[in-house]
Amino acid sequence: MKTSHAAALVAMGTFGLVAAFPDAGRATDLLIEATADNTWKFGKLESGGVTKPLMVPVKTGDVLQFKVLGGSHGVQTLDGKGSASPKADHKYVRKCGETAATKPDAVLAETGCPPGNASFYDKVLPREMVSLKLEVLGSLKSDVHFWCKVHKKDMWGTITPSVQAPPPVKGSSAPNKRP
Ligand SMILES: [Cu+2]
Repeated sequence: MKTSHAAALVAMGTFGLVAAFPDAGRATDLLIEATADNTWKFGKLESGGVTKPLMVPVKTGDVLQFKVLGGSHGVQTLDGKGSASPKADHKYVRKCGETAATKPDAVLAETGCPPGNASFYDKVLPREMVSLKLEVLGSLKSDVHFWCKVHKKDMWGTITPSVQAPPPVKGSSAPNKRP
């Protein structure tokens, strides 16, 4: 009796752990570094001037973590590609202290906000630390372009939602192919 009771408890405990930590779509911290060469780096990827933006694939819940290694850099989102003479467009970012009501078009939300809600977005960032943190919201459905507040088109990138397509509808073209 005692043994089977213990086994049941272990089984319940295991089930509880699995339920608490589903592995599907786990959010990730993504480190994006700004260098003294005026480039963005993301893992092995690196931007290189106006013709070579940094591409950052993301999924809902990921947190972009910006860190300046050297030089003066900051982050602004844009109304178009960095190579297409865009303007800064801040509607995409819900900064510390802002709400969904004041930023209905936000696709990124600043996190790790300090008491007082001072924001790192659209600011020249401090060096050698993760400062600006932007969480990817479920509302990100298409590319959002950004550039460095200081170096602009020479230092830009694109945040792109990973394909999270629904299961394909089999035979969706069937009506036209029916004999
Ligand atoms: Cu810069």
